[in-house]
Amino acid sequence: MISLSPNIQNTSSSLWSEALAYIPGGVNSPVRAFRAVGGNPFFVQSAHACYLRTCDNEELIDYVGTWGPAILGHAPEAVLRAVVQQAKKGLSFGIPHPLEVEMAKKISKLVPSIQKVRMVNSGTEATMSCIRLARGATGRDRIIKFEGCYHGHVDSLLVKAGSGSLTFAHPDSAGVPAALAALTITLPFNNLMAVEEVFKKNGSQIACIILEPVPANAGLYLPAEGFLEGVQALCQEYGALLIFDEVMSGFRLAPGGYQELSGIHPDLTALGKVIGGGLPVGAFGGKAELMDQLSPRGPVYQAGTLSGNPLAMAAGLAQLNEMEHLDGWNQLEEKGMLLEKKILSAIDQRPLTFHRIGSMFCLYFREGPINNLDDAKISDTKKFAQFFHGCLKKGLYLAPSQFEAGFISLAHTKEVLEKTGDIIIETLGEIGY
Ligand code: HOZ
Repeated sequence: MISLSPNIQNTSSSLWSEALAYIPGGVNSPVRAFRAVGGNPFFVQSAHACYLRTCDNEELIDYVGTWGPAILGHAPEAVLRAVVQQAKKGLSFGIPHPLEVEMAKKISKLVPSIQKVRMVNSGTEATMSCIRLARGATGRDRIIKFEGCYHGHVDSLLVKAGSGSLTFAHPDSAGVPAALAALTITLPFNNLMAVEEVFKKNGSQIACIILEPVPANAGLYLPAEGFLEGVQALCQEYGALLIFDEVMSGFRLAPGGYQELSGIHPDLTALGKVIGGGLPVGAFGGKAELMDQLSPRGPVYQAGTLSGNPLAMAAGLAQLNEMEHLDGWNQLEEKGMLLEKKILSAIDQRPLTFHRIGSMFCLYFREGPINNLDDAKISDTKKFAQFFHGCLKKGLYLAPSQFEAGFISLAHTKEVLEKTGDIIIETLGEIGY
């Protein structure tokens, strides 16, 4: 039996010393290291509903939600039941099984642009596979991405990237061959003229544009009116494919992601997070004709031993079914509105900007407007760090970087959201706002 009760050997600080000795930087993903806010990360022994329990036996209200997947809250009954039931039948088959078909049908029913979908194990795999498919299908090598958008740690996409690579000032990673990075053109988000210029000069060489329709890896900002429509029209004019990275927005902003809300249907979509229900999952899909260019039908190779893993399929399906059953997306919108109202009334006239769409949000420490990476970068990250620690001391856990979004789940009750607003207001007061 594993004991969950904390003891002196298993406090966050003792675990951190050991982690530093055996894991690079002490973490398995850089943003967890608290480098952007100072101090050391806490360790978690369990998570339930909207709470984390640390190894120091403290309870925290969690707005990271394992970086998005915990849309129902942590360890929801329906998902646990499905995972346990499936585990008893086998953990991995490496050969087709019924849940893969059920998941593929579900995704193509919910996401407007997807007729066929392939499962992978992470968002990184999903975007990497989209890029390869786009290059294979068009016979072109160059791609366009936007500054501050983060699409996982894919070589071609770690160029002026957001999230941890932005937080730690490595938007262009060491180890990415210069010749490969040279094929990636980066442009400012929300600047349609810049996209047009690139197409005019290099239109016949561009395989695709990849973007987060709602960029959420440099904080959170929204597409300007007409921007995504304009990008799509240019792609169509020049024969390039449009890829939406809906790893975070997919199944969160609406059952069919931001493409359902906006009515803009990309050629390919990268997905992840919510369809894994907390287990490691990604997926990518699009029109049947395009997806059929993948091996074994087509010449574009893509594979994965654990892809479509039965436990992950069971968890994701249970999570999506529960969201549908509970009318989860409308509930999330109401919760988001409640938090927004409270925060907006408190930050009025102060040099702060609050952005929210559905259950995703970000508080920037600068006045608006914020429409792209350059705008986001001017945020006062020192103030953010003070704010982060002030909230944490009061039991509120926000993402440990200005350049990440917050996630509300169905488990965040009205009372918890009110309390969150109070803590935020009190902390802002303490740090001089
Ligand atoms: N912003 C990242 C996900 N889109 C955070 C997760 C990570 O890098 O570990």
